[in-house]
Amino acid sequence: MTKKIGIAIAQVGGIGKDETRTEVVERLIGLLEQAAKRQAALVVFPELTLTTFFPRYWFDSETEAESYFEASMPNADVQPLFDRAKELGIGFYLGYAERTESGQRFNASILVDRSGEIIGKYRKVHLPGHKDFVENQPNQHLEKRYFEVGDLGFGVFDFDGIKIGMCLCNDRRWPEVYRVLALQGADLVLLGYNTPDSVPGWQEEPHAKMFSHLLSLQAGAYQNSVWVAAAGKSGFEDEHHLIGGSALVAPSGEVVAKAFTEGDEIIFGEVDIDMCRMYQESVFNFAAHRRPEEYGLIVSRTGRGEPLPVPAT
Ligand code: ING
Repeated sequence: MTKKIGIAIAQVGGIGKDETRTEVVERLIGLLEQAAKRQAALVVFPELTLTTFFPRYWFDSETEAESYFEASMPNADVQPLFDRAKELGIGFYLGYAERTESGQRFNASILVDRSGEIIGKYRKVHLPGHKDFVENQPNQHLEKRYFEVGDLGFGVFDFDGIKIGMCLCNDRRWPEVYRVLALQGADLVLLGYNTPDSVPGWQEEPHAKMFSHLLSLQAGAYQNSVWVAAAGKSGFEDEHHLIGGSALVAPSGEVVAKAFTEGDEIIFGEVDIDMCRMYQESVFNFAAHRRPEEYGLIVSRTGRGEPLPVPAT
């Protein structure tokens, strides 16, 4: 029996530094309503969807940094989103800055089912950027300063009988992420992202930034026979630009839906999970074709090193 699910990807245009969570949540509910009109079962929101992309700023005061984090999830600010989603019977993926009771800080995402329950959580593992202030830059990229490395691994969760994995932004550039999720049976990977034009140390031309973003999604989808749904926080946040390009990618690696604008925009796709099976049972039949005994370096070595000795023939 074909398993299909309507996926809405909610690209969110820039969120200003002074925009309140109430104002942001109203925008997210507007996108949720649009998704409901398309009979979506699930909406994907971006990474750090409740505030501006604050890792671009250096804060001298801890208090100001703290103001960007959620001390609980849900909370009074986001409850209206949870309530409306439940009324509409729509699940969602939401990225946000998490502060735990013990004071740990993570770049996190949750998966909420159609009855409004949180059924999955993820904390970002690949933190890009830097920890200390970098001089002479139009903006910082201080994820290594504001967040700890995620400690929940890469989880796969059951949503309406579909195995869904989550990741966040820079994670999408690392092939290991999709592979670990696919090895757990994921058929659909959801991710949110904020990709600034300027990241200290990363200078690419605009077209190349969009190319590497889409390439990462398409490679991850094709090489692991999964659908990938990516929602960007896009456009201008104050004077800082983030790329758009929210997209839905099929297990064939083809982009089947892509955002046209850099603003609030819903893109929609009818995801046919059975499409994964053809690839999973042929070219990427992991059990039949993978040779983990030859892949040891992928886990044992972190950075680039010397060639391994090749057995004499
Ligand atoms: N943003 C960027 C991303 O991976 C980045 C950071 C881009 C780092 C390009 C290096 C090169 O899309 C987040 N939030 O990870």
